[in-house]
Amino acid sequence: TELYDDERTALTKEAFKRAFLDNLLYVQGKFPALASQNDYYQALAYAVRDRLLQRWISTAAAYTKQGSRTVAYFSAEFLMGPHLGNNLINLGIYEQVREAISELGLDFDTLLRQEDEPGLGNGGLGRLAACFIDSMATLEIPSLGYGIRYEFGIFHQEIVDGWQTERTDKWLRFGNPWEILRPEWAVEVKLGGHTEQYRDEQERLRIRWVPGKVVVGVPYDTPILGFRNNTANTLRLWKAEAPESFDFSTFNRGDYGGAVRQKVWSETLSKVLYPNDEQIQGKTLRLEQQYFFVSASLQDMMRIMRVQKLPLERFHEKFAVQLNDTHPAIAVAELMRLLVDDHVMPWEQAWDITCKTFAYTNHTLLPEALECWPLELFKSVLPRHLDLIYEINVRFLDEVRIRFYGDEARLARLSLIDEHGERYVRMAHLACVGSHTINGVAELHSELLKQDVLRDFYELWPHKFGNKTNGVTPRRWMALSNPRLSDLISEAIGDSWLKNLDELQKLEPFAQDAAFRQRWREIKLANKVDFAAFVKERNGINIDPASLFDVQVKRIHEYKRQHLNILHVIALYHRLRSDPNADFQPRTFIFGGKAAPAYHMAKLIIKLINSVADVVDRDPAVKDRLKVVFLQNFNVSNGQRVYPAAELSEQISTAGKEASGTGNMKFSMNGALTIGTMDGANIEIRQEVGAENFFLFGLTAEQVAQTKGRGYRPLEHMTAELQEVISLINSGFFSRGDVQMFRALTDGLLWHDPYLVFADFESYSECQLQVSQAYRDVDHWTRMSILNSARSGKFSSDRTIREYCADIWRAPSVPVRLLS
Ligand code: 26V
Repeated sequence: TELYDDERTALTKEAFKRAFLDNLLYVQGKFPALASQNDYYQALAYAVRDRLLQRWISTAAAYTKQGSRTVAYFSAEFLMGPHLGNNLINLGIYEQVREAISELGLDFDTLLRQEDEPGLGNGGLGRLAACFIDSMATLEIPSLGYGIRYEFGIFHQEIVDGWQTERTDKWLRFGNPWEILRPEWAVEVKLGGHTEQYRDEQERLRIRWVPGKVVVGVPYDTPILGFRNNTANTLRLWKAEAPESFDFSTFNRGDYGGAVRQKVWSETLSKVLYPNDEQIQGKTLRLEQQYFFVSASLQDMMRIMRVQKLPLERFHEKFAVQLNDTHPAIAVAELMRLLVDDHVMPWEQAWDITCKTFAYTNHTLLPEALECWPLELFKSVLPRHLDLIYEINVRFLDEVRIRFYGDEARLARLSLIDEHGERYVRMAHLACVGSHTINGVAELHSELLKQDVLRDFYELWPHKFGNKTNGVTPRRWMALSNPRLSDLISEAIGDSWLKNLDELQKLEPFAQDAAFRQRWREIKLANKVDFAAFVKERNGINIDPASLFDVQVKRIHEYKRQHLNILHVIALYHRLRSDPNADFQPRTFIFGGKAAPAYHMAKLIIKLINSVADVVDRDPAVKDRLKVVFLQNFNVSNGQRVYPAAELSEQISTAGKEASGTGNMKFSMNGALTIGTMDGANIEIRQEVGAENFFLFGLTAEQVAQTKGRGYRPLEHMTAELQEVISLINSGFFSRGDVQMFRALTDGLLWHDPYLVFADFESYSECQLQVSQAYRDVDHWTRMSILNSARSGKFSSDRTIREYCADIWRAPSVPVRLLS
């Protein structure tokens, strides 16, 4: 009892102040007179951390005692965002701590903003992993998130002269109070080298992997709190280090340089996150990263089984492993290697355990994002795994041969090895063969997987396939980022909606209440005013909170069609210039998002957006009616500011290309209406909120496929207005007379347009007119806004995780009692 006395972990305001001031002195080593805002942030973070650790220890005790079934979520990315505010929300002490801090004469929001967010992900896939571990902790599911502790996360984006430039993300510069190093659980991971045969003591012929190099994986643990419960699960991220034995031996031979090179090489493994989502590059280091964290994690799980005295034969009973896309799919071969080579288990038994352990989530339909590794590269990094994959493939194809008698073409299509031309290992195929369940992330996406990308696997094993529509955590994306709206909702319907988002339904009657609508509008306006101040500070431009805030924030990609949006903005500009007295609903178009550094077209789209923003801002003829803003460095923190202020959410991908989208859900919960295509989760959002509360446009996935099948010619969709827009760009109007600057973009659209921008342009334009008209009926718009929020319950990641638990993991919840 003494260990956890009130002084140390009490949640009262007084205990908090005391802890905060103690930490300033004993952790940061500063007097208030010398302390920086960052010192104050650190002192506060450590005070919160003490409260976390008590829950963490209690959770570990409960799980160990019960020997609980545990979900291991394998993901190369966890896009967590800042921890401090979220932990305070989940502990239920946000307001108290805010008061304590301001009573000490400090500005709480300034302290929150000191935290360099851990940006250990690119976009949707990494953020989904973060929402999922939040929901698993809230639902009291024993779970571990396993990934990589990148020293540099997603690059910091700066706009210089309208162009994206990248700077490294030094998020660990001031230390990280949320992680705890666990050196005693470090593991070795082998790489490269070759395999050889040998005879064991019983004279059996066996295979041994002689690695070319060895790295050590050191785990760093971050506690993940549940919302208002005692659960603190673990996010375990691996850092790569040099094995001591290695550099010492070189050092003793006097080769200091060699020792240093070995150390430097080892550490590059977890140095940097690859920033190219939806585009694979086939880099050795990337494969090494994937194998590194997967091997370390599986070894760690085997250690846990040893500690709990469970035999490895029960691995699949103890653990359910979810593969977040194919990035960790090498786990299928690695578990086989650990069981067959290291633990001398018969192949059949090992394979049975493996298939009962893994489930695979696919996150993209884009062919260029499906991971395939050139065979030679694969062999040079993982020679033993290549042999194991051949063996898995031989046995798999034997099964197919019997099922589909004489169908040679099907064998080639299903094989784990692509043999057309240069040979590749197909990671999606490895994931499918080694998993008991395969899912997509929205209804349409899961259907398209069955009909298209994974069709042959579906025909082979229809029972393996299912859908798990994505969701987002309402704790971060409502309670934390939109406190005004959350307070109003809680005042109206109580606060249990944060744990059971379906309860938002109770808001529906309030849509008919004029006084409530008035307050709803005032809150949106206040959020817009805050956001305008932020834009002023960042971009130096004034935006009018009375204008319609129309937002597209997400990675920049042609399939997401930011260019469709900006072409329409140019069309509006052209209309205003041609008819200065036109009746026009003032709008602010807000863009944000990063382009992969080598994705030239995406960078050109950013440049075009900024160029249009510039011209529009300087043109007095459209002043106060049209504004364009490109928000630099869109990330979790900036997202938390923008979603609450948005009124229109742009979800305009070419139908059939966006697997789900999750930003669309964050907007809708926060009362923004959507203009969108029949793509990804848009379809389900529209289904939930009602067609009358959603602005739909564009071709359906089926029509897109038909149009392409017939041979799509963009010029057939050219209208007079579109012609004006393209001419204006090509005339150099937005590029100070440079007629070449945007040629790659306009020529691409005129002659190829793979994402059917022209085909959807008129429909989009027309739909935007309807948006403007609807916005003018203030009460009608507010009603629609309330209904969007009220009907967004389905899109809580708690619902998603309940479905994973019931249908895939069979993992019961384990409540935690706080040890005192
Ligand atoms: C691919 C690669 C290739 C190698 C370099 C690093 C890297 C990183 C990510 C990816 C694939 C990204 C796939 C992805 O983010 N998909 C998104 O997943 C979201 C969550 O399911 C979903 O909402 C989005 O629609 C989907 O685009």
